[in-house]
Parts: sequence; C-alpha cells; structure tokens
Amino acid sequence: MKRPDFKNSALIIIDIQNDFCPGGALAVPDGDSIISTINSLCSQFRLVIAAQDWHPVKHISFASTHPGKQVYDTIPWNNDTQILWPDHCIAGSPGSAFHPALNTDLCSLIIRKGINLEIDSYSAFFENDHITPTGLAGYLEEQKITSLVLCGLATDYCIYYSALDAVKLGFSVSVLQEGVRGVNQPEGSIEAAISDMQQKGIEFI
Ligand code: VGL
Ligand code: ZN
Repeated sequence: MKRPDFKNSALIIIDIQNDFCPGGALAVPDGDSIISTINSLCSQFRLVIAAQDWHPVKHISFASTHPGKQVYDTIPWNNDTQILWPDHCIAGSPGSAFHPALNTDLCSLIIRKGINLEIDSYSAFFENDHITPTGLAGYLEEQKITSLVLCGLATDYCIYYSALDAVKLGFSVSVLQEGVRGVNQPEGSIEAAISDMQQKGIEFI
C-alpha cells in the first residue's frame, strides 16, 4: 500500500458526531472506535477539515416527517430514492455535537451539510441533487489542495458520496481504512460502496 504525502494533503473528517456513535440516534456499529486513530494522524496533514451532518427538525430524510413511513423505508425523491432515517443530528442538539473524544483543535474549517429542509446531503461537497455546493471544493481550491484523505462515518453514505464527488472534482482521493465505519443499511451496502470506490480509483490506505 502506497502512503500518500500527507504534508500536502487535507484530512477530511466526516460526521464523527454523537448521533452516529454507539448510543446515538443513528449509531454506526463501532463508530467511535476510529477516533483515536484519527486524532493521532491529524498533525501530519497540511489541512484538517471536519464535516457535520446538520438537519432542521422535520427534515425530509427523517421517517417521522412522512406519515405512515418507517425507519429505513424509502421514498422517491427527485428521480432518485431517499432512504428514511431516524431523526438524527438535529442542528444544535447534543446528538449533532462532535463526539467528545474527537480532537478538532487542528480543524481550520467545519462545514455543515443537510441544513436544507427539502434536500438530504450525504456528500461533503454537494447536496443530494448533486448540484448545490456546500462550498468545500472552493475552500480546498483556494488553499491549493489537490490530494484528500477521507475518514469518519459512514463508509456507505457520507464517505462514499464525498469520495465520488471528490474524484469527479479532480482531487486525488484516499480513504483511511482504519478511520471509517459503515451503517450497512441496507445489508451489503458497505461492501458495495467499497468495491465501487476501488473501481473508481480511490485508494484505501
Ligand atoms: C449519514 C445517513 C444520514 C452519514 C448522514 O453521515 O453517513 N448517513 N445522514
Ligand atoms: Zn443525515
């Protein structure tokens, strides 16, 4: 496995929030087990950025917003399918806070996504319409960053969609294997996401 030169790379830490960790509303199995690895690597990067999933109450991605729907049901959305989640990462709630063990001291930017009531946003770059930018690409471009290392939660959603967008935007993209965990909802989604990322030239380091 090739080790990229972290000195010229940005580490993008995705959604390590209480609601995605054990005990949270949308807990990723072992979600908190990646935190110490991530903390120990931060100082090797030129830039460290963290993303937070950040939803208003009654967000479109919540099952509770759609009468008669259950968690993990799907609804058609904009020629796509929206999976319905438990209420999670409500802006400013304890569940939306970074996990207390995560050290964000070296983060130069914290970017929040999913803030629009009508659109979910898995990727840290674009909302799920794949058009509306979060601003992250512009920030990285201004900082002359061309190489990214992604870590955080969840492998099969926010990591996956962020990685694919980053490749489309022309970044060189790696995923920190020991720094990601997935929800595996539906069953098999972690494996499918990993094999698709590998096929698209994303390196697991
Ligand atoms: C995420 C589901 C819903 C994630 C965010 O961070 O991967 N997953 N919202
Ligand atoms: Zn969300």
